[in-house]
Amino acid sequence: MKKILVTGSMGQIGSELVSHLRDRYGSSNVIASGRRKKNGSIADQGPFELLDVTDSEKTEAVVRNNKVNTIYHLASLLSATGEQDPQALWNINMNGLINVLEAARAHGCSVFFPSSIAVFGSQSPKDKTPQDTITRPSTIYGISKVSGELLCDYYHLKYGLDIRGLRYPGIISNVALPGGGTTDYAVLIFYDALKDGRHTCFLKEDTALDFIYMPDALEGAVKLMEADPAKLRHRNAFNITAMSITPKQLAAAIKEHKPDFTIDYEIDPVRQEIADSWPNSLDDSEARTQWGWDPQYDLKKMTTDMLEVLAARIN
Ligand code: AKB
Repeated sequence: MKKILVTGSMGQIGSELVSHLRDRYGSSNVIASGRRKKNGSIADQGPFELLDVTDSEKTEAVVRNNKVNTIYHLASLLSATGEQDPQALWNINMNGLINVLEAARAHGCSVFFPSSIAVFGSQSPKDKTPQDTITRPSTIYGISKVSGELLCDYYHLKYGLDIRGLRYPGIISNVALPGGGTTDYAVLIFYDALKDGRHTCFLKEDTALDFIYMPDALEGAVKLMEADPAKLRHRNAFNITAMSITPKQLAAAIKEHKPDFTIDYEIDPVRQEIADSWPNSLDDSEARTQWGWDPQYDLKKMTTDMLEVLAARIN
């Protein structure tokens, strides 16, 4: 039987992954955790532990006391926040990861580690960026994700731990807001479209980046964790994507539903520089062939769903 711990569960992915896992494996088998507890969240709907992953003893104790055998390790700072405080990012992303890997080693847990398109940098091929290519990022977030990928591979090779992971592109979702990322505009634009009919974007109109919709992000993580290991040549750090889009294209897709919607641009130089260093589009063929990555949402389908779900919630 699976006993799952989700770290960083109050964040954008965690808020939805916990419910997804509880539906699949049973509520009592999925322990949500985070540095803070948000009232009225998934923390109130099943087991929850207050956990700061930079605390190695507490991390090990939570795994031991709950007889955890699988960890989805989501606790992380994102790209834009990282540039404001690189040392804090390193502490949370790297010390947090090694504490989780050590707890996994002590108790024989499988681990899911979300990496990011941020592992790529200006020397990586820009279009259809391959699975195996140059990864020399220029952000501290990207550096922590490349180091994390290597560390996960090392724990697999050295200690035989079953560690798997995805390189997430921007994730568009409608439950918890993302915080401190470069791709956040693609979520905020929907809230603004419904509330004000207009959005001021912090990236240039022609900045192409990869995105996926949250249901595909969740299904991808679970599908990879359940995949037959004999078929995985990489295990860790799989490129995945569903759409490569620009702010202008996203605004046009929203306009099809809301003709009066307008967008203007006030460029944030820090986030623009980060976005410019990332790929325009990824090649995700290895994920498709090795474990069946098969996203269900493209730009049109995701936009229709986002507007419907958010409109119902906001009203
Ligand atoms: C960010 O923008 O920092 C994240 C990511 C792409 O990893 N959403």
